[in-house]
Amino acid sequence: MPGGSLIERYAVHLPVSQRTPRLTLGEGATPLVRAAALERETGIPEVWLKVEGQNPTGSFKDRGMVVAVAKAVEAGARVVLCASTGNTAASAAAYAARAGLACTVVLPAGQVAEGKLAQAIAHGARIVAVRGPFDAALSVVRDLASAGEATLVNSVNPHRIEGQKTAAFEICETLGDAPDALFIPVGNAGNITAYWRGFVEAARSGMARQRPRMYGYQAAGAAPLVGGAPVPQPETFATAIRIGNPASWSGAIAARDESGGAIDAVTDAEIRDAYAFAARCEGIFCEPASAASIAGLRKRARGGGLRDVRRVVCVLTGNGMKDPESARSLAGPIPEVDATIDAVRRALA
Ligand code: AN7
Repeated sequence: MPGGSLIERYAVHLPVSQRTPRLTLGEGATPLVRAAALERETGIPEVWLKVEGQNPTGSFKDRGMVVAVAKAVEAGARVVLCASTGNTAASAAAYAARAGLACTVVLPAGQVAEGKLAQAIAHGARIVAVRGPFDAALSVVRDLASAGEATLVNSVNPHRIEGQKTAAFEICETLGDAPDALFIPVGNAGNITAYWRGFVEAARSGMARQRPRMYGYQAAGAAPLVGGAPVPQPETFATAIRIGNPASWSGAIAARDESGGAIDAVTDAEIRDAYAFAARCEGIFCEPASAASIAGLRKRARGGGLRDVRRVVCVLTGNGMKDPESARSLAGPIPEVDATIDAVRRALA
């Protein structure tokens, strides 16, 4: 089995044929890491972190993007198009470059982390920023795509969801079964939809005996699925999930209800605290939005809602290095001193 290519590894579970190009940047097969500090804090016997920031462009988006772009090439497309809070843009730009396609990305102005923007620029995407939240950008690209201008590679493209469900397969393979519960950040809700599909298919095909309860977490200032109505002006420090009207709304609700789970909100303070905790106590640097899953686990464990649970997985969707400004805000100014042992000792004291 070729290890580096997600399409090869999971071909029988994906909408691909012999004619689909075997596009790859080495996506998938990400680490599942045991989280001892979270186990101590929550009292849950097994807590695992699925470190999706180890994908080629630093987020889970690569799993779906490799399938969406390969299918676009197969269909004869020349240009791919997406709206993005940043990670979809970085992934689309990289896979388009790899496949020899042009890429256009539409971003919410002023709300994309520096590293993600740098990636889209480096990979040669054409970039436009629009005034308004992600939802406004998505609405524009949907119109452009229906006007026939390009192939849309947001998660409304079904190939994205198909590719992303492979993360659930990997978790079942590594643990020998699905966990009792899965914790996952929710923005546009494509990923929770994809994981649930993956776990359902894993149970059906004998890869797993059980299906997990699905616990999705939105940021409190951008929690339409919790409030039950779109949020016109979403606000959160976790810019990746600053989304007010998720495209996969019904997929998220189905995942919640069919699995007996929940979708809840965590505050920016809770997200920030979980973000620092993962980096400082587990040694894993994820981006702020990703830490919503850990914040959710901590909140639910505190509330006593996980007493019957033995093994959980938190999905860490993106790499912390994408958002240096958020990391920088965790500490004050760095002292600058003369290059002498005394001056450095004094600065450390
Ligand atoms: C790190 O890149 O929507 O619920 O345009 O970047 O499937 O949307 C990113 C979303 C979680 C939420 N964690 O996933 C985009 C975009 C990170 C993310 C999510 C995103 P979905």
